Amino acid sequence: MVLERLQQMASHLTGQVAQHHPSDPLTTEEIAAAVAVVRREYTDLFFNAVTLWEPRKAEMMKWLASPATVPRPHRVADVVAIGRGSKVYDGLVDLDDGIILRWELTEGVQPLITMEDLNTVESVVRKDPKVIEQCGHIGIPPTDMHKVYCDPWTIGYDERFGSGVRLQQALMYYRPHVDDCQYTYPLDFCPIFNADTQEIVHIDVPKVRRQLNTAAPNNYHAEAIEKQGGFRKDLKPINITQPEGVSFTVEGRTLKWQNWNVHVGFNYREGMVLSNITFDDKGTVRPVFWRMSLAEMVVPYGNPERPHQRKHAFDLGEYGGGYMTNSLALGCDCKGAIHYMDAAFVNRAGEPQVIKNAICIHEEDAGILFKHTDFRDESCTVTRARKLVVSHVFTAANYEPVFSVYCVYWIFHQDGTIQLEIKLTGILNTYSLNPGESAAPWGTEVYPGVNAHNHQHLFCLRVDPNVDGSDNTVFEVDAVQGEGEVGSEENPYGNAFYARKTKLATAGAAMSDYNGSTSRTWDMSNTNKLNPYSKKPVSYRLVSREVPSLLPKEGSLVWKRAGFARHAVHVTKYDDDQIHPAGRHVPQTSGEPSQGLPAWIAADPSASLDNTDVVLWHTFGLTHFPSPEDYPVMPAEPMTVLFRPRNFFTQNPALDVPPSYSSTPSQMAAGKTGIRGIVDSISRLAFGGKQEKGGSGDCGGCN
Ligand SMILES: *[C@@H]1O[C@H](CO)[C@@H](O)[C@H](O)[C@H]1NC(C)=O
Ligand SMILES: *[C@@H]1O[C@H](CO)[C@@H](O)[C@H](O)[C@H]1NC(C)=O
Ligand SMILES: *[C@@H]1O[C@H](CO)[C@@H](O)[C@H](O)[C@H]1NC(C)=O
Ligand SMILES: [Cu+2]
Repeated sequence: MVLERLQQMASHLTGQVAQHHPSDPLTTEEIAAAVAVVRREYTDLFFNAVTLWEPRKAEMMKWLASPATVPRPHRVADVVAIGRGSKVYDGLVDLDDGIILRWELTEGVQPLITMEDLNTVESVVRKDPKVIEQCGHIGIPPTDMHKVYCDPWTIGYDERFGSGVRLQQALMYYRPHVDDCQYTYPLDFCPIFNADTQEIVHIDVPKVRRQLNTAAPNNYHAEAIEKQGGFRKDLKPINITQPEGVSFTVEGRTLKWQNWNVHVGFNYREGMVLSNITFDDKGTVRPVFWRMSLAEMVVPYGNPERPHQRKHAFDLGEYGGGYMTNSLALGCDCKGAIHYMDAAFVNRAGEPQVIKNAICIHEEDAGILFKHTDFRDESCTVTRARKLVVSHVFTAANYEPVFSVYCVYWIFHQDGTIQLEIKLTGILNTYSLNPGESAAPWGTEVYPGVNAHNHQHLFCLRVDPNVDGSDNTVFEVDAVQGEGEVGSEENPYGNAFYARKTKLATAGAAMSDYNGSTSRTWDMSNTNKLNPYSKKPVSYRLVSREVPSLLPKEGSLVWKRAGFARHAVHVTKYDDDQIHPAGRHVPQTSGEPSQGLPAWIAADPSASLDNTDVVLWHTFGLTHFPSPEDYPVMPAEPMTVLFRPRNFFTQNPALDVPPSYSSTPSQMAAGKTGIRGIVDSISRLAFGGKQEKGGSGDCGGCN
């Protein structure tokens, strides 16, 4: 009966799939259908992931070129399931045909940890006699075990336990009161949890014990702030209004705004995936990027004492940026006129789950786009900019209270620029400190008895450029001095400098570090097409200035596991299967050999990257030396990466954005007023008073 119903579901779906864009994430119906197909043959499993297996690029391109004659790529689900004894299965399910295409037992790997995996650890920890004993040593009586909390992390890698058994490390805390921030009360020991047997298999106890912190709670919730004297009272509302509605349209998951066209995907791992990004250049639709996503990240901590070397979370590969995504609230997370998209995932039991409002899309005013004033007669042009923001927020892990919150904003600008902004907020990971003990140099005492360790947040961006076609070449661009000393023939005054371009010609050689002193950037160029004016290849330039080096040393655990973080830029030849730069299954990898990028490059280091379909991997981020201002919750710190058109257009591509005001010398001479574009009837003088007609008051001029 049940099987029949499930088969009906799968076949019912066959009729439906034709409507989905091939890059659309799997719907709840599709997730259910994929699970049903798997369950037909395998019953004793739980599900770790069911996600879109993206169409192979070649197949997709063939279909796009001739949709009438070439069959549409099938909808395929990529399935990760776990069986008894930590057995991991990787499978593919064809949803159009309702069949399993591939089903493999994958040995020696652990798929990412889900919220459901995490939720059981705390209750086990509280009941474990060995944990209760350790609590006793640092001043927590057995009657207080309900006040003990833990944040389970993947174990990272611990050579004593290897990769065969699914393990988590429990970072331990205490809450005097249920509303207190537990990070003020870190415990000094670290239990290790076996997810398969659901028991504590080991506890790492430091040589020097640290007693439970006795400092008063340090909280950020409203009740605590009221007690500290309350909130500021001098803030007046700011209303964002778009009286005539928004300027973007959404069809399915394709977004159109100001010449941009982009498909917005989503998966459990990377979160947002932007694909098929094109720019309409005065009637010519020009491809810019085929696919862009945050593909991985690692947060290595810098305290050398065991077991802190294990603290280096791969938030995407070990937890899933999509799985940890927040449901966003109107007016809090995004302000203005908002369009939301939901996200669908599978749960452990194989049921589809929906996170409402996972992606937020909205426009913002973006200050001045361009301006010029002629000092002779004050004729001028000023045009205001607008930006379109596509965002999601993920919390690692999705806890109350939380730690490490990443707000990811993909921002489209009217001048052809794409910007990725990431804001970092949340709560520091903390460790205990004895009275009189120094946190230096590996950490900072951010509050009495609270040690916040130094760490880095390193993000890896996967960029598949499509700059006027898929055959692209990547160049490293450095600002360098001209040859020759002062007085020489070629540089007589010593003032010469230029942009030196170095082709990243083969995969083995395409590893590039950041250099601030040469303002290093990277161009993704189509060398088959030159700009008619500059005679330089049409390009998009990666401009990224927050690019710390990986601080864990060569040969260290993090260096081995997070190969992508060894260089700011790697370039590889396109391969459909190369999506995850630290490997498909990241938890408990030893890094021997390194998975993902280093392995792909080593497999064919002489692969030519010249004028072919390439992928650029960019690692950026920040090194975080905590300070008291980051505690008990850290104000958001932004980081930005820009993709700027260079030699791509023949002039400023935003000249046709309606100006706020524009006048010419002849209009000024004739005493005429200039032209006004979008009239702003809301702006007014802060403290009232009369607005001068045609003066500074109502944008009748530029100054
Ligand atoms: C601004 O928004 C508030 C509600 O948040 C509303 O009460 C008020 O009328 C709005 N003001 C204007 C000028 O629209
Ligand atoms: C990509 O976008 C262009 C328009 O910008 C459209 O013609 C084309 O069909 C899109 N391809 C896919 C796969 O969505
Ligand atoms: C950065 O560039 C400067 C100037 O060319 C050079 O002296 C320096 O060695 C470079 N640094 C690195 C890390 O490559
Ligand atoms: Cu940090």
